[in-house]
Amino acid sequence: MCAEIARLKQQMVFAPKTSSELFEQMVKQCRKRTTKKGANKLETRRIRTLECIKSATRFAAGKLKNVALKSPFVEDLHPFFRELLEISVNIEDYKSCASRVYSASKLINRIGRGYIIKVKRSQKTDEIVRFEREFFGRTYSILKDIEDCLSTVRNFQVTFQNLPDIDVSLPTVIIAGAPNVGKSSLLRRLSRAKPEVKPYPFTTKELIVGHLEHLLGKIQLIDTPGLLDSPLEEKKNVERKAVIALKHISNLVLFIVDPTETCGFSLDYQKKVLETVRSIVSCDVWIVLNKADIASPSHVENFKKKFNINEFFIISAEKGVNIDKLKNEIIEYFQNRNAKI
Ligand SMILES: Nc1nc2c(ncn2[C@@H]2O[C@H](COP(=O)(O)OP(=O)(O)OP(=O)(O)O)[C@@H](O)[C@H]2O)c(=O)[nH]1
Ligand SMILES: [Mg+2]
Repeated sequence: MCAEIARLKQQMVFAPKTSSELFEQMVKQCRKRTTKKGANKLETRRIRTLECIKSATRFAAGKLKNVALKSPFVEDLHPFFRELLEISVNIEDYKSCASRVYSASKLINRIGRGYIIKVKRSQKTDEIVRFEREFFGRTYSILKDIEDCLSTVRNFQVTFQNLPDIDVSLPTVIIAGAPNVGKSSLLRRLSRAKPEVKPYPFTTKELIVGHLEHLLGKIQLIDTPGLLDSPLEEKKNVERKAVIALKHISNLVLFIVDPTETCGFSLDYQKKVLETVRSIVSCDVWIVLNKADIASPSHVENFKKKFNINEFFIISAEKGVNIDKLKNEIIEYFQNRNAKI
């Protein structure tokens, strides 16, 4: 996995689900108060209240600070991840909420310090009790004020945690094509990844990663959700993931074509999808004809005529036909590129 993303995922401190949850934990910290006794009732009360406010402040302010500062800074992320996040969360809302959470942490610290001074100066037990109550009252209302922000930050964090384990620094092959043509079946053949394969379209809904290991290192293979023939700006969220991968991290595209049309999409349709893919990427696009086990010579001829293409691979992802050949060509392609660099 990309070291950076893995580290960011690991260091995140999740925002509490609700502000009441955090408040209750804070009160618990206070209950752990010391059993130390003072010279008299007033002093004992003072010692215990001071301990209570200190530990509750430390806990709540510390937690909020960690939630805010240990969450990813969106500007530091690779645009690929930023765009993936934008599918499900509003980045601007997240940024302003993370900063509000941080401000709340500072405010609680300040309030805590203020009440500590008041408690230290007080000469009356009932006043100390009132200060403690006030401290919790004010903290509670600060937490209530950031209730929505806590859930915005948490929602972002959960989305971030679920980002695919993609290493943007590895050479990357994107497996793309219309739905149901055999993209996931091919990833299963080329790598140890086990994406779901079903006899109907729209099975793959996420970007799925596999690896091709070779002498000089690793090549990353990414299976994508099926693409439809629709304008880029009208793509639904699932399809957008494929577009984002193609746009930001593709070094080579395997465009899978089903010449038998058993996928449910005609060759004319698949050709239009290919044109969309070509409009997104600047890297090479290899055409891979799948389902060789059931494709007749006339299917292949029909494909050649429609696509006007003479260079392509013919494989069967399901039966494992020509997979090694394709694998070796991919490795060779990247080895040659490395040699050139
Ligand atoms: N006969 C035959 N069927 C295949 C071959 N490869 C895949 N299939 C079948 O095609 C169907 C779709 O396969 P998937 O690998 O799920 O296709 P996909 O392109 O990932 O589909 P989406 O994720 O829905 O876009 C399944 O029923 C597979 O068994 C093949 O080489 N020959
Ligand atoms: Mg699939």
